[in-house]
Amino acid sequence: MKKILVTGGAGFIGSNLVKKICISNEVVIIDDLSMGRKKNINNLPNVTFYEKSVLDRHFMEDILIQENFDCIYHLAAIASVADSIERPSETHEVNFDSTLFILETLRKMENRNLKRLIFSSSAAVYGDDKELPKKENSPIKPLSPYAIDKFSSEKYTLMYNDLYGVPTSSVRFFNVYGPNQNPSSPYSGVMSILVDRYVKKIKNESSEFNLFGDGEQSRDFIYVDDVVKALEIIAYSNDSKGKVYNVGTGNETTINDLISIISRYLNEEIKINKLEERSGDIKKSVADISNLRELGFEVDYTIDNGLKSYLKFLD
Ligand code: UD2
Repeated sequence: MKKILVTGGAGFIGSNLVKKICISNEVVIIDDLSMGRKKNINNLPNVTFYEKSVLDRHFMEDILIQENFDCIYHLAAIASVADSIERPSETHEVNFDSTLFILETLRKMENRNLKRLIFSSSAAVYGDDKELPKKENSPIKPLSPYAIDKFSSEKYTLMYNDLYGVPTSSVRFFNVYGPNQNPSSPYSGVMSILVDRYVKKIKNESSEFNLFGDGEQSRDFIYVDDVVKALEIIAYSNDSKGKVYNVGTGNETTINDLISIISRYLNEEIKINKLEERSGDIKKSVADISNLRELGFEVDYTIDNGLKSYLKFLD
């Protein structure tokens, strides 16, 4: 059994990761429940939960030194681009300062057990650059404080590997979907919002979906179980040390396609309100995942299978 820390472990990706790794590891979760939810992690075995902020330096330093983790997944973040534009300084503290503090604490630790720290970055770092698919060495054009913080954090994370021997990797998530993603925030992922509207329609509740633009914009949607698999492969591979990886599927799907797939699968239609394109929206996004594939990763979920699995979970 290994000791693993998951910051943001009650959140969407974190809780799905913990559910898998807690079967054979001892897991500590740190989450202030600002975005995560306690019910996401209820009744999981081998889990210790601390309702704490990653900005609580005394707490973070103590737990990192005392527990001397084998592996750390740093997923805690204010995962909203819009929020970062409204509150750049506060989001910077969570999305950047917390990373540097963890890295510094690890650097100074003697007899460190750590085999790998993984930092969760985002496809947001590529901005609206037109080169497709996005390779890890494609141009970086951050368009928000969120994207700058993610890029700086991922770079520092890798630099601590190269300069100080703290073993690290970074990942750039594309559009992740699946159970435990909260559809109620206006900044939630389009998949969780869409599925929520269909579920409402089935319950005869108000179910209109606001479509920004013509629906022909595309994204690389990856099911959260595939993300969890990618994280574990990266954490346990020697070749991934000191490197950054795209975490996507390599396939793009338009929002119009998503709507027809869900409609067909549920045999339901919802009302679509066509609105102006969202300002700053990217037209197309898809990952090149050859580097991840080289570590042995294969995508398990097509968009059809992933959606079926997600919808079954909601039954
Ligand atoms: C994702 C991330 C964002 C940032 C960005 C970087 C999420 C939720 N957002 O934004 O944090 O990392 O990638 O590129 O993962 N849409 C609608 N109706 C809705 C919601 C969305 O039409 O109610 C459209 C939206 O205008 C966009 C597409 O659906 O064209 C996808 O939107 P999104 O917010 O799920 O994801 P994205 O890629 O814009």
